[in-house]
Amino acid sequence: MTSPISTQRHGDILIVTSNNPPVNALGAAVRQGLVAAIEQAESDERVKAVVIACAGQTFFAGADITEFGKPPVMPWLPEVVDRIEACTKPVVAAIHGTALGGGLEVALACHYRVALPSAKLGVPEVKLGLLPGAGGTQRLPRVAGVQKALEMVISGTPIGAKEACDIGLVDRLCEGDLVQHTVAYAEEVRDIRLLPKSSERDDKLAEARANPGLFDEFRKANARKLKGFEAPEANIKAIEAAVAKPYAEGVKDERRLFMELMSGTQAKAQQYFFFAERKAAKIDNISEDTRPRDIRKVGIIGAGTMGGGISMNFLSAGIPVTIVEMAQDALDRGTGVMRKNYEATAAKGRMTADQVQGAMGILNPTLDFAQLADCDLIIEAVFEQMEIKKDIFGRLDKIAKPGAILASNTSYLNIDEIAASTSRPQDVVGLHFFSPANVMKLLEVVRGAETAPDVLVTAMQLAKRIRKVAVVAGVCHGFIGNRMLMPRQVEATKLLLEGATPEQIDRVHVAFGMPMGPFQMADLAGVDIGWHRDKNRVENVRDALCAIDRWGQKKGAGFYDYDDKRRPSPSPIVDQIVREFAASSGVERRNISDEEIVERTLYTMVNEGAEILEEGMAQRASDIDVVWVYGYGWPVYRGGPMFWADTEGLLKIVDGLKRQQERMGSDFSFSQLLLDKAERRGKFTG
Ligand code: T1G
Repeated sequence: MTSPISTQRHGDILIVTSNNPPVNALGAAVRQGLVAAIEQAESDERVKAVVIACAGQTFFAGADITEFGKPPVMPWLPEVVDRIEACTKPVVAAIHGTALGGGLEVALACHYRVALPSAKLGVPEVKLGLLPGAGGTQRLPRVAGVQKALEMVISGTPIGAKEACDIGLVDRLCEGDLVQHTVAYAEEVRDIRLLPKSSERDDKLAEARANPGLFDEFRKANARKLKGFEAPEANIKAIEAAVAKPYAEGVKDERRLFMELMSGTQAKAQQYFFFAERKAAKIDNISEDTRPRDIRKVGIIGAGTMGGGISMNFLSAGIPVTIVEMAQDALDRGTGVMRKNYEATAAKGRMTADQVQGAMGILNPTLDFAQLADCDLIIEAVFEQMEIKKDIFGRLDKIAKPGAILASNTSYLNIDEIAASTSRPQDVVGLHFFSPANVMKLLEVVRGAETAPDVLVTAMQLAKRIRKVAVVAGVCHGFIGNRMLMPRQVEATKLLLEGATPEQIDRVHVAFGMPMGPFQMADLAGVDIGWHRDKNRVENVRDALCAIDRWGQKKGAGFYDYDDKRRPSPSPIVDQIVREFAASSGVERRNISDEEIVERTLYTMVNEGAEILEEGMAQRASDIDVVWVYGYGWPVYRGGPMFWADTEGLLKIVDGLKRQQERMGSDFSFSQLLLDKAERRGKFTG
């Protein structure tokens, strides 16, 4: 096996190059090659300085995550970075692409860093449930300052090379031939023998020592965002150690904290999810060479909340949109909301005024349906009613150009039935966006029985272009996410009648790590979604609330009462309605335990996920987890419903459901796949 590390002497500079596609991950062979190259540089007296560079798309993008959980192969990364820093000759990093995690740690161990302006530098370990475990928590604060280091390790978001240069993380920016410029830089420093070692710097730590409240202020400022996660606190502790102790001591704290995280469930869940997200992009049984269709212009039918939000995704990606409405005031309202959303983003500094103008400038609002004729993709986002959708697809069939992809944003309805209202079912697909569509990352791509392979490939590729994570779903009621929402809603509503309160049920879900519980979600989305709109027809609690205009936050009242700042409080009216329904339904109220709520609302979701797998409505269990993390905010440190079920143990899930089976009655039936796997002590995710 040839080493991914090669060396080439250029005058008196040794150029060390890593060629380990796709991202120059710091796998064992790379680590071994780096140490060998440093030793070669030291033993060759013709060599006066060293450049470390990477071929391909990026500088080292981190440790090789595929090695995690396997027996470690020496040398491990902490040893490699310390060896680089200990080199007696100057070592200069040539950074392009994304120097991430261990990659930035290698760069920090170098004595100098040169970067292209387009390069990014970051420590995303926290997204994997970890912390920079190769000296990063000790060197980064010494070079970039404690506050910036804290922000970087907690967010996991990389910073640009320009900012890195401004704060001293990069010594020089260069345009053009990076290696050539870095060799020139190495020539300039070749005779320096008192080399700048990041681990020995103290000036920026002294600033932090003068501000002892810095760490607790940082914790307080980020408490909400970090709730439930273990890795962020460990990252903060490691940086506290960097401030309090010399490098040799602080790095021991880092190692201990790293090993604690690595051995925990959260890190396993987040590393699982890293690959789950990438696996979702792969479509089973479609040939690799299926070519996507060209999407240059998109048509959106409906300028409501969804139509507007969906349009923004394409406009922000620079794809022109023709948006069609039935009436001018609805069209004006829709485009007005889009502009307002963009301006709010610009006000937060996340967009420039020119970008807002640019996005709105490629929007063509019209009342003329025929203007969709030259669109390559047309997405219908109108009222959730099959007859309306069939009518629209029938009309589209007559005006859309041949080869145009016709998509519905339906969140429940049957795509095959919609496709049958056209003469081109092979061009029809479901593109189910999640509200708010310009924010939520998830896109369910619903594969009809006749959807052509290239339509699917186009949809998955387009998802990446508009920064969405796409998951292929089969045609069933609610596809993947909303279908699993149903047993949760059914059991949550029954639990209300049986004695639980909305606050209790929501509290259990929020304590579990969900951003909100079922009733908070209903009030936010609208209690009236899917309601039959007949105030005289009151068949359940939801009907009763809708009949008295308790449609949720938008009406100041739903399952909760809301004050003028939309702060929720338990509602005596709702309590009364629930009690009356319980009495009239002959339901005996009792105390409900939190465990029962978990078993009847979360375990039933797992059961539904197993049914979805059994029916082939999802390609793999990890796709279900991607849907729930990106579509509903399932805590990523639990991996997703199916990964979580595996960590709970499927036998425990089955036992819990058996305990509740009688109470759930005919609303529940066991997935055979779940029973079989539990029987065999099997798993869904690996
Ligand atoms: N290890 C192994 N494989 C990786 C990888 C990694 N670090 N990063 C990416 N891949 C694979 C990925 O699975 C995919 O494989 C292919 O590369 C392209 O990835 C000790 C402990 C670099 C911004 O967290 O953020 O260092 O699907 O589709 O969109 O302190 O990959 O093709 O088979 O994402 O161009 C820290 C993770 C590790 C960076 C490129 N580093 N990677 O994005 O391509 S922990 C990270 C990314 C660590 C040390 C600690 C992105 C990218 P396949 P891709 P991309």
